[in-house]
Amino acid sequence: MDVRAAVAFEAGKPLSIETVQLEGPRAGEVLVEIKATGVCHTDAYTLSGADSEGKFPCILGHEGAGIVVDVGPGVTSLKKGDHVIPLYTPECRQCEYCLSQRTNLCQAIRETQGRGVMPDGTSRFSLNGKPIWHYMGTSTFANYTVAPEIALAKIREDAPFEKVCYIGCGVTTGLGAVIWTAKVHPGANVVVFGLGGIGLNVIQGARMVGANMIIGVDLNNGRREMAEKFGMTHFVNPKEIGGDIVPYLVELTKGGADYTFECIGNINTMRQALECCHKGWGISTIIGVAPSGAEISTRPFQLVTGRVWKGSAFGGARGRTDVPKIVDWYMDGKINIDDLITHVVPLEQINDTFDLMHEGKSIRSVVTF
Ligand code: NAD
Ligand code: DAO
Ligand code: ZN
Repeated sequence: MDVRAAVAFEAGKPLSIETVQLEGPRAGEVLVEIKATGVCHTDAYTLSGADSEGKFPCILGHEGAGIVVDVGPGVTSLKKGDHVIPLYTPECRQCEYCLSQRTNLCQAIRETQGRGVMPDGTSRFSLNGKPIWHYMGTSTFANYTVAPEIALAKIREDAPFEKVCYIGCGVTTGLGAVIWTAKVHPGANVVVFGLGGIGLNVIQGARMVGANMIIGVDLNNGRREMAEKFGMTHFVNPKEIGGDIVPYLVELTKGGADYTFECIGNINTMRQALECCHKGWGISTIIGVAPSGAEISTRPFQLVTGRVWKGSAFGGARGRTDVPKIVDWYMDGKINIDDLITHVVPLEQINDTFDLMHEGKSIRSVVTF
């Protein structure tokens, strides 16, 4: 079938709106009509060429929501008409990783997903007979996509696509890092580095679990108002404190933070986030994705004296199990998504959303089809 897609032909170039061909679902696969997709910093990162797994030409996008149109042979958990959120972190419930119950990093289709192909090693997308590669197993910058059954979370049918698509990445990543990765306890002091689409959801998660101080750190003063609305109690702009931010934050938290989160992707702020943790127990969780090949550093004594460095992918969420629950939280008014979606545009304007992101003018832009 013909589908409308924003194609990334090469790194560093704007996306091109094209009509491309999409083959129907093969065994274990599902054809989904994408109704809405968010545009995340990670799409921009891959488009920039900094992602070692970035493979061009491809169809980016990993924060979508839509409706099942057709299922391939052997698909049992989904049927035509079901509402779904594609998962770049699938959940097969059968691999060693899923069965361990100690990680959300299902490995069932990891190798092919990283190569931009479906589990059988081929792409469903093409243009003029040449393959266009999938991205993160989701490729939501198209009005139809094909995804493996294990990479689709079935969600309730009354949830608005243009809002809950954000649960496909940013919302779950931020809330989940607080709840499932760091396991922030009530009364804890929390520092969040980076108040973008991820960091604001970390703030929202910290408020949900009853944190005490929720300190936000950002170079952009324009992020302050929104962060306060989501639960931030103190704002720090590193350019305005006149000195090293680590002792400043240790002093503010009277000894260091119980939990910190790096939501930027910068190795310097990763170090600061670790070192402003409380001696003996502070836990720092890295969420930001640093440039390919970059390395983090600190003095080992920081760890010897009890600070812990962790990382979180997709908030530690098990997609098919946890994403429908987060949709319920939204529908029950327990979390705010609406205020974070600052721009809604048609596919033809998708390149504008990257400009808004780079200029710090948007939190989340959503493309509707
Ligand atoms: P964003 O661009 O919306 O937000 C980043 C924020 O950091 C901005 O507000 C910016 O002003 C601020 N910032 C930049 N440099 C800073 C500095 N030196 N000091 C303080 N603040 C600074 O990005 P986002 O969509 O929120 O994504 C954040 C990071 O999370 C990215 O690296 C993204 O790739 C990553 N990410 C990780 C996962 C995961 O599962 N681990 C999932 C999605 C996104
Ligand atoms: O190696 O098993 C694995 C999974 C690697 C992918 C983890 C993705 C999380 C970070 C990327 C940001 C996604 C938007
Ligand atoms: Zn698995």
